[in-house]
Amino acid sequence: MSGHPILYSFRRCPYAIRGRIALAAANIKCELREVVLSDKPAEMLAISAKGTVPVLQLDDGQVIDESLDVMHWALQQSDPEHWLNVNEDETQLLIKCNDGEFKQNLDRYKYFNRYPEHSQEYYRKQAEAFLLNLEEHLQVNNGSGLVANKLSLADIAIFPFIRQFSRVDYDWFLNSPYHETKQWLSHIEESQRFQNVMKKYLTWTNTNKIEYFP
Ligand SMILES: N[C@@H](CCC(=O)N[C@@H](CS)C(=O)NCC(=O)O)C(=O)O
Repeated sequence: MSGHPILYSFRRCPYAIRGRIALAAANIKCELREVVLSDKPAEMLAISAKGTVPVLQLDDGQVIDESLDVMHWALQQSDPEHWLNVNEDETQLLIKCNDGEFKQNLDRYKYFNRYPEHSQEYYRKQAEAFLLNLEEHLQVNNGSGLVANKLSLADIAIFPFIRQFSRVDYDWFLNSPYHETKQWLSHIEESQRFQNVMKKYLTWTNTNKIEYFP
């Protein structure tokens, strides 16, 4: 062990992105192990058989293998921007809608070929209900955040999925009426922190030299 928590991660995974941002915000330095989802390392599967990223292995051996738990653990260690210090019920409800219904609609919109019951536009329309919800939340907070006048846990947990949604048909998204959501997304994407957590790492093998994050 390098004396730092080990983070198994996949650069483009929205769950891993939310975990990495929380770890970066909490100033927690990790040993980063970039994985390929089609060829997961045995070391990761040995500590979390369900085989999803992110997985965080702490120095004491504790394993945290759900992205929201990684975020909470990180912010409980240190939360300099007070991301946890906002309305908890509203935060939980929004994240639940995101991780449940919205994520399902997003997958159908993105991989519509696999769901031939309906058209791609149909799935997008279903997903748009959540965008409208976000738009209303942002309007209440002058565009600054979903549950407060600043970014907090909900924003960081949700934006990677909206980013993914936006890239399915970027022109459509840029021309859509979700103006607050578009601004909110580009504000986060342009932040130095986001750039930092999207840094590229070579795929990890146990013979690599140790790579650190952030
Ligand atoms: N509930 C998990 C979901 C994580 C998840 O599904 N991650 C995807 C990558 S985006 C994954 O690892 N999938 C496994 C695979 O594709 O084999 C969490 O929040 O951490």
